[in-house]
Amino acid sequence: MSEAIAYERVGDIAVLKAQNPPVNALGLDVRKGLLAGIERAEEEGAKAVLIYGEGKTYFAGADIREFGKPPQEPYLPGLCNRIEASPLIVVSAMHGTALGGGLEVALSSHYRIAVPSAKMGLPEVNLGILPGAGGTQRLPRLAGTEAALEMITTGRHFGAAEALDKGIIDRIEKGDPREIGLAYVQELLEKGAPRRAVGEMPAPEAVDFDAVYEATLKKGRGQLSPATAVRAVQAAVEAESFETGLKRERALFTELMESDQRQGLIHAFFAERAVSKLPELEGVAPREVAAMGVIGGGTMGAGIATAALLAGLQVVLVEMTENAVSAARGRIEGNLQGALKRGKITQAQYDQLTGEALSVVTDYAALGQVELVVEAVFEDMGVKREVFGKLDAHCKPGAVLATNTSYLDVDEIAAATSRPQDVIGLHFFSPAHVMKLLEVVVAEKTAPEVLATGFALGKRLRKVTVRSGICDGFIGNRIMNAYRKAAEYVVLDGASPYQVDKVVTGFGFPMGPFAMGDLAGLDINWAARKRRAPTRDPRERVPRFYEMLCEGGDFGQKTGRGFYIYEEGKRGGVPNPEVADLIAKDQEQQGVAPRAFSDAEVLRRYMCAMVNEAARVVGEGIARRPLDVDMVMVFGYGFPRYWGGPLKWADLQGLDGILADIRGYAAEDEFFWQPAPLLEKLVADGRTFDDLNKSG
Ligand code: T1G
Repeated sequence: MSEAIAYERVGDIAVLKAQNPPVNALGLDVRKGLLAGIERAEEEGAKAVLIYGEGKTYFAGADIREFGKPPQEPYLPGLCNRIEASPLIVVSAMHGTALGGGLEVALSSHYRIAVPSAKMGLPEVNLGILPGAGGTQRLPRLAGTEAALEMITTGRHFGAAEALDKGIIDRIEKGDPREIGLAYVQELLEKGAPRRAVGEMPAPEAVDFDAVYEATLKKGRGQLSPATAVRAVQAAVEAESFETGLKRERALFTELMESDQRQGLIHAFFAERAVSKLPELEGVAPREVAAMGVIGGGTMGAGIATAALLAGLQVVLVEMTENAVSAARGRIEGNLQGALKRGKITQAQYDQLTGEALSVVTDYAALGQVELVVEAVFEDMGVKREVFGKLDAHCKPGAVLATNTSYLDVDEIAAATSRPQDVIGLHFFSPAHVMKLLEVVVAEKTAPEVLATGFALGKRLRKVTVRSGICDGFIGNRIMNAYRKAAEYVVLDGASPYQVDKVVTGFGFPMGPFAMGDLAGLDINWAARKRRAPTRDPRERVPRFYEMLCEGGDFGQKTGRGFYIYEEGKRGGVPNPEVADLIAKDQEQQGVAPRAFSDAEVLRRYMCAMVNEAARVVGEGIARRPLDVDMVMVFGYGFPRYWGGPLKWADLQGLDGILADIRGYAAEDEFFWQPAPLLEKLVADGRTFDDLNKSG
């Protein structure tokens, strides 16, 4: 018998217990054990089989680590069919998370019971594949086509109550999965309940599959798996038999399994978990944080305060004037109203969070009891240093003092205090209660437990938390500056900003760089340019059309005009016709003869600039590994998750081709297109960024 499945007889019932921590993934040993268990139960003359999981969950799915390796028998689809075909009554008792292949095993069982807290789902599309062990054929037979399509194309988790309501499970019972499972099987045997195979149920009802397919494709911004899953569900309705439907599912599954997008999404799955595993944090305990201070109640500060409140922290926000206090409170209340409307919190929670959990004041003395403060004031070194001096005076010893700066030197900020070991950068992304990324910036003197506290806070706020070293812009903004420059250069050389934005959204980003500039406020970037101008290398090409637009008072969405014109009440903007004139003027002044760019070239330059700067950021040790960069770009900058991040994308494209293109572009601008030494080295060694991830 396999060690991953324990076999036990309780009277007429054969009990199969999965014991494959941490999540009872359906790896080879588990599959072998299930098959052997079913066969043995039949041979021994048992009347029924109970399947459940030991530890924190029923099966959480196929073993993702086996993807991309040669599959080994017994395969999951065949195993599910074998379970369903058993003449014995097979019952699954679920707790924890019954996901993917796990739920498919349950759907192949004849009856399903779950504890009230159990979560289920077919999340395969989020890994770039589709349910491949009968899930697309069996779920619609139980839940109906429409509900199954929604569940499979979103991959969302749903609770036991919803599963019961939709006919996916038969019963909910409080208790231990083994106990409730055994009692249920006993009851079924006593009343002579029949074997009940989902695969033998009638095909579900038809819907307009072409329309659903198109809508799903559009929603996925180029992601193939959800739309492909629609076709698999269609087969459940249209195939002449259950078996032909399964074959169609298998063919579509295999197609996706071989896709680059599957590789990108699996990379993202593991990278998302790997970012917070730092060797330097091993054995280091974070400091306890129950109350948090926030300095500044603008959009960013209010967002940070909202995130902290939603995570159950006490928040003290400090603003400068009474007017600013009420504006900050208004912003936080507005954010929480949104959470209330979306059903994330109840009215009672809203009252508590905006009442006793939150104080907004003008006096730094109120920060005496907080364990951590995040400063989110105006991006100016003088202002920041003044704030940190005050924090040093008012915060208790051992409090973590964090800055939310996007660009400024955290060492210099730390030097404004008498306790630089307690100072760290916590770079949130706006809106901070929504965006999933947190960059934790380690300064020269930051103590290890302060870093650990930053990561613990990130986890508590449910952020993807990535370590960054100090440089201008840290990981994300530094890379963004590079690809934004590449975008401006192609525009100076003849492409239009609208072509660039279209190409970039066509790649899968939610927005292009010029629409993004409008959204963020062009003045912010303008200020950063002015700040950098004195130290700029004379060899750097400097497009001026951006500044010309700002000089005319057009700052983007906030003024109603930027690269686009925004009409009141309308989402999105239309191209601003004056922009073309500004660009033409810039070209004339700089003696540039504009030329046409193909969409492919625009994209290639944009991506090459991104990859090159990302390689530099890794090479300089600002990011620890390529995967850290990948997660920053996916969670903070809208890089399509299905490509895994810019460096995974680069691996998939081939690093030699990217380097060759960069060298080609260097012929016209040697300064900007200097190849990153790490990229050159990887190509010379015939290695990939992912090889670096694996070597730590
Ligand atoms: N395979 C291998 N390892 C897995 C795994 C899996 N399916 N799920 C989790 N792990 C590892 C994870 O990497 C981590 O490892 C540890 O378990 C704890 O996870 C045919 C083909 C179950 C909700 O997509 O959503 O079935 O980092 O930190 O927050 O149709 O993990 O500790 O070394 O995330 O409590 C479908 C994926 C597969 C579920 C638990 N199943 N997992 O969350 O812990 S495709 C999924 C999750 C499939 C069939 C197809 C979550 C979780 P380490 P964790 P958690």
